This record gives sequence, structure tokens and C-alpha cells, in this order.
Amino acid sequence: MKKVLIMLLIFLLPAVSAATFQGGVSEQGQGTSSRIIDKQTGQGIGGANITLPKQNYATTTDSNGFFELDTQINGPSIMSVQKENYKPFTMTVDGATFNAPIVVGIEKSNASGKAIDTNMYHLGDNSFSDLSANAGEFSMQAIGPFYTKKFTLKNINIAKPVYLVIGSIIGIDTAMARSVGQNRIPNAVASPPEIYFNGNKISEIQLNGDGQKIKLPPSLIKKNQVNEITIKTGRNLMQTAYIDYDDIEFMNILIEN
Ligand SMILES: [Ca+2]
Repeated sequence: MKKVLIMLLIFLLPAVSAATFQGGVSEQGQGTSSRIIDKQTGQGIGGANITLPKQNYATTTDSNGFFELDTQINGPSIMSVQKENYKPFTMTVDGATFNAPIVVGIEKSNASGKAIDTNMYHLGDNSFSDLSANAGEFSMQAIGPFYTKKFTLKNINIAKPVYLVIGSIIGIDTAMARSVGQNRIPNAVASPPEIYFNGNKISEIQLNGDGQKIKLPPSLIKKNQVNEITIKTGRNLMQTAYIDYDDIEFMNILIEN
């Protein structure tokens, strides 16, 4: 009986102290290994691919979903979790994230969610301060000041809200990002990245973070036709002698309906 109680406690305790990430869960794990689980069933997911593109690092979970990261993380980085039949998942991690093991829940993919692009991109001009929200080594070259992607929206229900979701975005140096402590640059403030949908500006992104949702205006959605999204990075507002684009990185573009 006592044994049953202890096992029950072990099972229940982590849920009490769980901190929730957007689209996933984090809690104190056991031992030294972190774990990827199915968000619905709580079962460990074996063979999930975990990558840190900035560190050029990749590993895979064992058959019970456990993994260990054998890499140094300096400053914010995007960690990606991918597994067949699951929604691609990203979260922002830093040197402190894995001080204690974490548990991350990922969700089965379904008809209401569609991944448009699961790659990681760096926008800007490769010129940035060590104190920026993107401090840390860059292994990835900037593709320029903007990113654009065409995609077809099939089986979309315009009667329901349609969201563009950016899995993770780091490096934004706006005044708001600075005011909440996301960077420490004393004299550089950038304008926010802008989101365009089918040629219309629909949003600005002021803060770094995971799972940022932007509602697509129904009147702009072209059902069963090609649609286009553009992400334009901001520019350093303190630099007038030349254009200094804000260097940002993002990963995972999804549509939710
Ligand atoms: Ca720059």
C-alpha cells in the first residue's frame, strides 16, 4: 500500500510544480535527463529529433523520450523538437534552461494546424552587438532584411479565426524588448519586425518569445489559392549614417484554424 502511495505521489508531484511553455509543458524531471512527452497521453516519445540550429547540434530521444544536451548554450537559442505525426515545436532556451532537467509536451498534428516552413532563418546584416537579445554565436548567415513565403490555404474555415503562428523568435531589440530585460544595449533601439500578409501589413512584433499568434484578417485570405507572408526585420533607429538592420532569428511558421 505504501509503495502504491509513493508511486502516486511521484506521479502527481511534478504536475503541481509544472511551469507551462506555450504549446508544451515544463516541469522538474528526475535524474539528469530531460524528456519529450505526448502532451495528451503523458507518454515519452522515442526517436524525436532535437536540434539547436545555432549550435549546429542535433540529438534524438531514446525509446522512453529521454535526452541529454551535450552542448554549450551561450545566450538565447532556439531549440526545435520534431517527430513524425506531431506538430513541429520550438522553444527559446538559454544557458540556465537545463540547469534542471525539463519535460516538454508536444501535440499530435491535426487538420486544423499546418506547418508552412520548419526551417530556421536569420534576418538582418550579420552586424550586431554582443549585448543584443541575440547575443551568442551566429552560425547562420543572414538571408537579408526580409523573408517571404508563398503557400496555398486549402480546407480553411474562414468562419473560424485563422492564425499565423511563429514558433520562436529571438534577437528583437525594440524599446519594449529592452524595457522587459530581453537585451542590455544602452544606446541602440530598433523598430519592430513587421508582418505582411498578401501585401498588407497586419502586425508588428515587439517582443521575443515562443508561439506568437497573429490573426489573419479574413478579408485578405485567398481560399484554395496562393497566399504570401513576408516578415521584415526592423532597423536600428539610433544609426542614421547607414542602415543597420536588426539581426533576428526565427523558426517554424504554422497556420492554425
Ligand atoms: Ca544589424
